[in-house]
Amino acid sequence: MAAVPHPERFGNQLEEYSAWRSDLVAGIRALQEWITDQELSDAQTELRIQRLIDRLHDDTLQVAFVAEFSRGKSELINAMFFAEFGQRVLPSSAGRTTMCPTEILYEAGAAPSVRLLPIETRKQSHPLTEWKKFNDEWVTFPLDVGSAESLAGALSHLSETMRVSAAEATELGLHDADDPSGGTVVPIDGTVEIPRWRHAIVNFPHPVLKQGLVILDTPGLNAIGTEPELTLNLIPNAHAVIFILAADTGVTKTDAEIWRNHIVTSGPLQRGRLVALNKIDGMWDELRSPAAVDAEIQKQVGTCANLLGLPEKQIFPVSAQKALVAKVNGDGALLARSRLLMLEHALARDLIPTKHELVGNACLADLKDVTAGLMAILDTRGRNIREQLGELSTLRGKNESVVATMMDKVGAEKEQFEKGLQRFIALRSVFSQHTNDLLTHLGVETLKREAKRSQKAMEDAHFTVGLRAAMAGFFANVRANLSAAANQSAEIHGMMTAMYEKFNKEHGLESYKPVPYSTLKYQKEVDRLERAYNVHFNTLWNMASNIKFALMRKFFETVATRIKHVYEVANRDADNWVRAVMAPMETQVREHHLQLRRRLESVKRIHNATEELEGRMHELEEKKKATETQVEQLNRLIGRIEVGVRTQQTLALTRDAA
Ligand SMILES: Nc1nc2c(ncn2[C@@H]2O[C@H](COP(=O)(O)OP(=O)(O)O)[C@@H](O)[C@H]2O)c(=O)[nH]1
Ligand SMILES: [Mg+2]
Repeated sequence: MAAVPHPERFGNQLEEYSAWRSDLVAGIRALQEWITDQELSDAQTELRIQRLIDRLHDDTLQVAFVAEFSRGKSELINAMFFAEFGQRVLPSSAGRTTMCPTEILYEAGAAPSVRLLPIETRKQSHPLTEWKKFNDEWVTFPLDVGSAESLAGALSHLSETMRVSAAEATELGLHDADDPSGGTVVPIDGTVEIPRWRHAIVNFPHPVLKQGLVILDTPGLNAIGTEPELTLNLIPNAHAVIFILAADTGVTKTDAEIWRNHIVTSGPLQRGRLVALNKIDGMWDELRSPAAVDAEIQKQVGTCANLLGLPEKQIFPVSAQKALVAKVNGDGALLARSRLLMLEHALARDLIPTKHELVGNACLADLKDVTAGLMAILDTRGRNIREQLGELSTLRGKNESVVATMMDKVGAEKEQFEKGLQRFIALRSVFSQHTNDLLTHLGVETLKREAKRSQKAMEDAHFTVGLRAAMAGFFANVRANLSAAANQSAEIHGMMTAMYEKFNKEHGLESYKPVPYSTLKYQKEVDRLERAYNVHFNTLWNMASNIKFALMRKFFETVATRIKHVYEVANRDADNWVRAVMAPMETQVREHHLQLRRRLESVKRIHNATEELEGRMHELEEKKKATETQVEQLNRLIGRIEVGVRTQQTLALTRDAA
């Protein structure tokens, strides 16, 4: 490996990704402007395009560092991302330092700060996501990024603890009197040491964070197990999780527990899940040859791989500490020896192509859907013009009676279409009935009722069977709602498809196949939550009874909040979907009606004065050209976006293969 100081491969690739995303936004913006310029826009299209842009702006890459305490998580974060500060940014020392889960991110527009949520908030039932909405519940310390001491000072709050009575610690769900060995802390004089803060958010104006990287530093097993938000949401939903072992401790019982319960909760290791074997510098030995040392490290890797059930190549031996020193001092040889770049590279390789694919494909799918409606309008318009031109050219040199017949024909066509409109209006009212039903199935009110009922059932149950039944009932209800929504949307889809076909056949409107609404991704998220809940249910059930009910309640609340979020997203998506399904039909009907009126008018005018004919034909020729140009421009704008997405995906894939 080349001995280059600060190569920051991960940073470079992230920068590339972020540039790609800006490009994508620029392409969509150009399309947006063009649509407005051409007066093709309607409120629905505008809203959807704006949402697409907003979503790209908010796109983040979440990387979680998960391990038992003292494995070197904080040091690894320092070495990977913050070496240019020339010192440790996150506190890292022997013993427990990071006491609370810490998100490090960049919030544009807000001053750099450390925000801390007091641990006492655990006494209330609200899950962490709810607390995040209330700024004034957090204690905020400003961050002076320019000064190393001030930075270290503000971040040292992350390590704060306090002593409370054992009873209070139990109430907070942090101490299990019947099982002192399992607790984070051992009581001395009846008091227990607990973390002062429940969660921290560090807003830090750092280049990689500005590009959308969010780093999650976690404390050890105890804190992970007692904060449901970590277990059920932050860790499983992170785009990458780095699990850290230390060479001096090997795979301990608690390491294995974290691995099993928090990293590989379902099936084999997913993409974006990496294992680092840290502190290999402890095995460096000047008295032995480098080859002998390497063999020793490889042996250790082999043991870990075996215990975790992984291929050896998925474990990255590193020395976070030496890597940090090497980057700070610009020591290329030491950096190579620390092997950090291999981990950084693997992270980029795992994370970035997947992100490209996910974001790019989702974006293209949405865009296609929005522009298909526009295309249909332009097509209808173009065809109407061509028809009119054809009609008018047959009138050339014809006498008045031919023109009169033509007028009758167009008049009859308009009348027939207006009858069709009655049907359309009737359809609209059935449609809105179905739509209401659909949105009710996915309504948060429905869910709240279910959650209350299940909560009550859980409180009344004192045996595993009862608790399990209450929980299973809750998930079954949620699933039933989702499947009712799926059926309802299938009905709407069928109805609209039939209507589009009918209008196509009877009035020559452009045929348009609405995309179906799928509840699959919500079903999957609900399944995932149920699986996660079941895994933790067993762990919690084995705890002593005075703490387990409190923790189970917390877990349930977090599950219910997550599912509420799923409902909210599903509801919003459904709402967008019904609008998107109806909008092209409405626009086409309006457009077609307008064209029929115009046709009738122009034939009338020609009937009154034959010299109108050439002028009208000329006008139509111009319109025809304009519409053709619009189709061409729209295709070019979409093409540009598409090429941008695909090129980068190919690049990412080739890099992946290399
Ligand atoms: N020898 C050695 N010690 C390390 C390395 N990384 C971290 N440490 C030490 O391990 C201790 C715990 O590190 P820290 O980053 O606080 O661990 P965390 O609790 O997992 O965040 C500290 O004393 C670090 O200096 C390493 O690569 N080599
Ligand atoms: Mg730490």
